[in-house]
Amino acid sequence: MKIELCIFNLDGVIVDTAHLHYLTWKELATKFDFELSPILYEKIKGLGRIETLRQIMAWAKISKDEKEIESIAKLKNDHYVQMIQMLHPTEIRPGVKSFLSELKKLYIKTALSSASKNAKTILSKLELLQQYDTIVDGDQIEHCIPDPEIYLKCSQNLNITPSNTVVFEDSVNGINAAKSAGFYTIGIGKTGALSIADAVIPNFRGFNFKEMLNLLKFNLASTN
Ligand code: GL1
Repeated sequence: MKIELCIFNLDGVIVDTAHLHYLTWKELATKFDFELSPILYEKIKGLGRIETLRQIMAWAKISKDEKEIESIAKLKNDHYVQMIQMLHPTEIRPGVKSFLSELKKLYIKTALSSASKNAKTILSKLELLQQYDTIVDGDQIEHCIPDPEIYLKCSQNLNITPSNTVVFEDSVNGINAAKSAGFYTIGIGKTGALSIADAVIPNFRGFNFKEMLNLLKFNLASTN
């Protein structure tokens, strides 16, 4: 196993913004008289803005024309953008920065992948904008996950194949998308649904490159 690139998802991996997305979607859903439970949200976690809204509307059995969909999505985004104004570098999840520095020292490339169109704003608030070798966000992709385009763009930008790349993701949708294109995957969070990944860690606290390789080798050997 030769790992040359690590791709990091943003919301819920680098910073806890996945929760802010959930809260703002949940509030929006109440306008459709629909209760968006955390369990249901897991099914749409990581999808793009319009795709997420369409799914919530389908569950709520609401139909709107394209113009209305755009303006409802804007409402949700305006609320979310207000919430992320207060983000600060101290909110980077524990262990993320030291793992990134270790990768740099080892000449392992790093990428940031996020379906969010607010990714660059968040990275700038966290002072992480200059920390990745490439960034692919929601403005640069045509197909959102479950299509693996976002990860493939990261690896193509750096000329590294999926079989030499690890993707860190907190959503089942993201893990499935990355796996479908042949990337190694590490879930960030609780096991359970994330167990489809090659390995799962709760967060990056104390995590390092050697542990990553050992985890992947051990888990892959026991599934083969
Ligand atoms: C979009 C969705 C969010 C989330 C992110 C990806 O973000 O709205 O629910 O799935 O993509 O993490 P945004 O609205 O910021 O473009």
